[in-house]
Amino acid sequence: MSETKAYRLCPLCEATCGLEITADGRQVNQVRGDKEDVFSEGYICPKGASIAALDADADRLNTPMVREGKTWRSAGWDEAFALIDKKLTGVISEHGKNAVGAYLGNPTVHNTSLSMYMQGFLRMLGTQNLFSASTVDQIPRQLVAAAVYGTGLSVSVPDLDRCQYLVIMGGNPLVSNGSMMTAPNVGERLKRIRKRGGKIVVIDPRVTETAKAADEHLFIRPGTDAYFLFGVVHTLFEEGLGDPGQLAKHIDGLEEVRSLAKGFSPEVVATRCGIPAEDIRRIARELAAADSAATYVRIGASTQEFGTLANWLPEVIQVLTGNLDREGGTMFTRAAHGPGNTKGASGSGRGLKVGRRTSRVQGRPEIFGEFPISCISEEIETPGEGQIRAMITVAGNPVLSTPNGPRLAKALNSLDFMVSFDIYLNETTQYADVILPGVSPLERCQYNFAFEQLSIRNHARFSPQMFPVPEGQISEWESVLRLTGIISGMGPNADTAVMDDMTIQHMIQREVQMATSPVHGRDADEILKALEPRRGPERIIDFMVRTGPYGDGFGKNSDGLTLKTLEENPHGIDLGPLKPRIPEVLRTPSGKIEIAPKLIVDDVERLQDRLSAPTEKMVLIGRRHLRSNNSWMHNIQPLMTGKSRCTLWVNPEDAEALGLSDGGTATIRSTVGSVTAPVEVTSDIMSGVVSLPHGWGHDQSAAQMNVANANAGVNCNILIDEQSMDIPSGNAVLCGVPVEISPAPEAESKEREAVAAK
Ligand SMILES: Nc1nc2c(c(=O)[nH]1)N[C@H]1C(S)=C(S)[C@@H](COP(=O)(O)OP(=O)(O)OC[C@H]3O[C@@H](n4cnc5c(=O)[nH]c(N)nc54)[C@H](O)[C@@H]3O)O[C@H]1N2
Ligand SMILES: Nc1nc2c(c(=O)[nH]1)N[C@H]1C(S)=C(S)[C@@H](COP(=O)(O)OP(=O)(O)OC[C@H]3O[C@@H](n4cnc5c(=O)[nH]c(N)nc54)[C@H](O)[C@@H]3O)O[C@H]1N2
Ligand code: SF4
Ligand SMILES: [Mo]
Repeated sequence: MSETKAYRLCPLCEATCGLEITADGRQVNQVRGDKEDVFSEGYICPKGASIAALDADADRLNTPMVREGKTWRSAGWDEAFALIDKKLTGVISEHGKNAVGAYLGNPTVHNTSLSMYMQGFLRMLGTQNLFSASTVDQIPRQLVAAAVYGTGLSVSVPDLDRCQYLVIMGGNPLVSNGSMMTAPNVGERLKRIRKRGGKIVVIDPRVTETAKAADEHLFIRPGTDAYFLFGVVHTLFEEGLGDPGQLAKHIDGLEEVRSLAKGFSPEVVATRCGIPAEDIRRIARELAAADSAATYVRIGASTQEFGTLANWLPEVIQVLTGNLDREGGTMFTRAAHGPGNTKGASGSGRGLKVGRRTSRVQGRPEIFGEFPISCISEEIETPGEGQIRAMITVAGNPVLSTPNGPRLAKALNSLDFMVSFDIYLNETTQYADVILPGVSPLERCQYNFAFEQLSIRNHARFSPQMFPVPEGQISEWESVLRLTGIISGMGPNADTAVMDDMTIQHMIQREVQMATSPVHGRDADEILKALEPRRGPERIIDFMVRTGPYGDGFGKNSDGLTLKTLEENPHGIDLGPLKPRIPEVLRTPSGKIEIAPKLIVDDVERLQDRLSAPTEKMVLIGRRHLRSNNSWMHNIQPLMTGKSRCTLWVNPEDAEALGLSDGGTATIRSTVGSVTAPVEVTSDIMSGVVSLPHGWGHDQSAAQMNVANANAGVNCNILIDEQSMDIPSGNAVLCGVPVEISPAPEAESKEREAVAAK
């Protein structure tokens, strides 16, 4: 067979690298970084390179799976949907829509086909019991973006390619490849900051890979970033270093922040965060003096006790030092598909609304339509009206990925019915009654709706499906439409072509009615015809790009972008460096940067109250590894070589005090559970802190993941109390969890015996 070459966007992480893939028929021969990609510069990491192994993984499901008691069997699609129709319709008609809960996992965002059609499904389902991985991750960041600037994706991203002073807190982009900041080849981009005379400061309880590539590293006590950041803000005010410059006329609430910062002088917060006052003052001065500066906070600063405040204060610093919306500071991307902050009247909008509903058991407010994942088990366990009796999980593995997984596993096991969209039978999907498999990432198209809007450069990239959907399988968007048909009362065999037409018609209708749209007042049928002969995700992407800020507006701007232009440019289209967007980008009700939103500043009192809290003796944090991706890539053999990665990192001083030795085994106990893990002694972790990675614990017998099962590791989320949340956002607290550690004598001696016997 002849060799074919395709270019496509890697769907595995937020860096969205361009890949060059060569294949012989259906067989992938080689995966390389696409050197001509306009954004990723040929970069590729080991995960991207192993996409061929994922594509070929024999454990990846290719037919629906139906559970009968403890055994599983393959089923046809019609049978699977007939069963879902019977069971799900039964639960809804007997108990109402809220009796069906849904959980969306991380890969949903990376899967264009799934995410696009899921929105319509969830609207139709109308349940209030919606959860996602966002509340073990970035909800605080999005809450701040929405409260301060008006929409959940109005995230200010570091203008990395022009930045001269970068503070990184709670992120390790050299390993994670960046998050809420799409910056492929981030290692090189960071190097260039230093090459051009800039400076990088990393503040982290670990000397991370990124810290090792930075100019300066400071240890911080987990969970205390808000104290450090307030110390910086205090200094900027006190020393008269703040100067918002041209932004001043667009800001509302800065005086309130000044008075809130009064109680957080560096001298007051130093003991709590573990960073000396003189360093806090110096960093404030350096931030103010730099030609341009960005303070970037990520997951370590989000999944903590004061996640919202720790994500808000960097915005204050950006505003106060005049580095917001400025070259080299933090800026707002303008993505081609027309995200919320390019739609509607420019410069103001509805802003953030939260708490339109509250969760049944704890009364937690919804944010962006979802409840904290920490509330999911109680909503399944607690009887009464609105109790969750059926669950739909979508590309998620919450049994491993969310706090107190064992409680959730038990709750899932008690459901009347569960459906999972997934590619594996794993720790979570083992509780499903039906698993609907997805296709290989090479069998679907890719356009990154979220990550295009979080990119450090404006661009537009699309990759078409590389291989056809295999005989006997169906695309995920079609599966979702069939499920939508079921909950709309159309039965298990709804015509997905008709439903797809309805989906796009609905979008066109809305757009032609929008006064600010380029197609305002146009005939909806004419627009629909112009999209011919496309169907499915491609038709929707074409529509969104054409009505987006660079689009052809269906004839209004003949040079503008269409999906065809993107297809003709397989390495992507560069739309230039980020440009200032204030005030146009704002969608707040006041039309201002609302720098002191009530929802957020109300939490400062809690921060104040905890200022003198006693320091925990030992706390737990997590870590990521370049060859891992949360819980689900441990079945890819080429990524699993080398020594075990699920180890407990302990500082040498602590190891000595606790009687632990490198290569030994420790028992880690928290208020909710205990696990045993091998010990690695390293001075890369601060004293008083231990680290255990997440996503492990593949020792569940029902799961069908041979490689992962053989490299099980332990689930760190067994140790994490799901009741512990950041108050304003409901985000789970995963960092800074109090633990007790002791040597595990029995296990250790067993291990030694095993080694001796070999
Ligand atoms: N302690 C601790 N816990 C954490 C974190 C932490 O730092 N510490 N990090 C948190 C973060 S940031 C996140 S995002 C969450 C992730 O939490 P989840 O999203 O719940 O978990 P993942 O491990 O990403 O599992 C993804 C699931 O999607 C499936 N999948 C992969 N690709 C596809 C596809 O194309 N289609 C379908 N249908 N399924 C697919 C996989 O088989 C797997 O079951 O974990 C969180 N958990
Ligand atoms: N290789 C790989 N890449 C990934 C993933 C993966 O699992 N593996 N997951 C993807 C996902 S879903 C996400 S959300 C992103 C996350 O991307 P990042 O945010 O870059 O995630 P981490 O690498 O976990 O870095 C978090 C850092 O926070 C530090 N930390 C912990 N607690 C605190 C604290 O209280 N304060 C401060 N200042 N720091 C703290 C940790 O030591 C760690 O260095 O990565 C994505 N990319
Ligand atoms: S960095 Fe992320 S997007 Fe790039 S190749 Fe690796 S996994 Fe794929
Ligand atoms: Mo994440």
